[in-house]
Amino acid sequence: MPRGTGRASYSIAAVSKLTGVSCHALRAWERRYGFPVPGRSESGHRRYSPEQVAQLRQLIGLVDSGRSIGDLIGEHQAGKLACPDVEEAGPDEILEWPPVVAHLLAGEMAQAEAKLDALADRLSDWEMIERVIGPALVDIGERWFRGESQVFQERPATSALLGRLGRMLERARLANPAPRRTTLVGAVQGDHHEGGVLMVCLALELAGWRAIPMGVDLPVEEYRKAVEAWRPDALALSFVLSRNINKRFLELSNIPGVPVFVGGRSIVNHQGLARRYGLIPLTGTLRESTERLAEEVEAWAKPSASGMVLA
Ligand code: B12
Repeated sequence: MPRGTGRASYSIAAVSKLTGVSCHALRAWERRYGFPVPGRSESGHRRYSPEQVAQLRQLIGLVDSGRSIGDLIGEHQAGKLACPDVEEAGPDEILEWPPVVAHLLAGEMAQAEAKLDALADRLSDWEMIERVIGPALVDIGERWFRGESQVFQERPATSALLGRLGRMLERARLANPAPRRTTLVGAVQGDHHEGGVLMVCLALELAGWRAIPMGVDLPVEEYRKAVEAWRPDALALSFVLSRNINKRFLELSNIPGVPVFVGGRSIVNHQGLARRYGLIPLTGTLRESTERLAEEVEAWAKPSASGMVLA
């Protein structure tokens, strides 16, 4: 079994998550500029080093300040940019989330929890979501998908991380006794993925909203009834899968009186369709999506009292 260490190598999806650069752009830069050129796993998949991740983050920071990526890569290759020190410039997760995954996949649950506790002491809840739990869940899924781990490893590992998210959500809720607005969050019939739902709930609670987790695999008709009975300020649904997406969007478009937000990995390719049904697609980072959701709900200009019991 692959064991994570400080010299861990990262899959293209993990690098994309850590740097915000899409997998497509990473491959294009490699072809076009010769950077970053990853190593390869035995099965031929790209594997990036922590140094490459730190370098990419450095370059992205400079792009954000208005420079072109081509020029910056050129400068980096010419040795004109100071090399970031991985220990210093690299965030904690570069060195620390792979060991969490390795413990989980080895069935060493107590060690994994201890590692997560130590990280939680240093990192904010947002950092835990974005830099530790999110990438760890994705990495676990990918390893299983590539045949590098088995279902008996993936299942308890995922469940430990979802349990952790649930506990974080509980604490965030206690720390948010007077929420401004209320959102129902869930996944529709046929979609059993809970991770995105829990993360959206946590993000909303951290932003001072009340998020009511409706669970997963729930028929749209139940969401309609909940909206009618509780009059929330928003409905936010996670679409990991795109199965029957037309049908679900049509059903959702018939829920009156509430802005309906759709997010999750399947929405990236169905934003236009969502808009055609009057739904509001949310893509980008969780933080951006949460901010956008709040702005859109304010734009709906509903009176702040939602009529819901916010206990
Ligand atoms: C755990 C898991 C499962 C578990 C779920 C258990 C549970 N209780 O949740 C089980 C075993 C049930 C499962 C089953 C399946 N799964 Co699965 N699963 C995963 C896995 C490993 C992790 C999911 C997760 O928690 N990710 C972390 C979360 C946080 O990421 P996320 O869901 O993408 O959410 C992020 C954003 O999208 C966003 N977001 C999500 N929702 C929303 C909503 C709003 C409003 C907003 C603003 C943002 C937002 O927030 C999150 C943070 O950025 C992924 C692998 C992966 N790479 O993610 C595969 C994965 C999601 N599964 C996949 C598949 C194909 C399946 C199955 C069809 C497999 C099969 N053939 O049986 C079934 C379908 C079951 C069903 N009907 O739903 C695919 C999806 C392919 C796709 N659509 O691109 C993935 C990507 C694996 C893969 N590489 O193929 N799965």
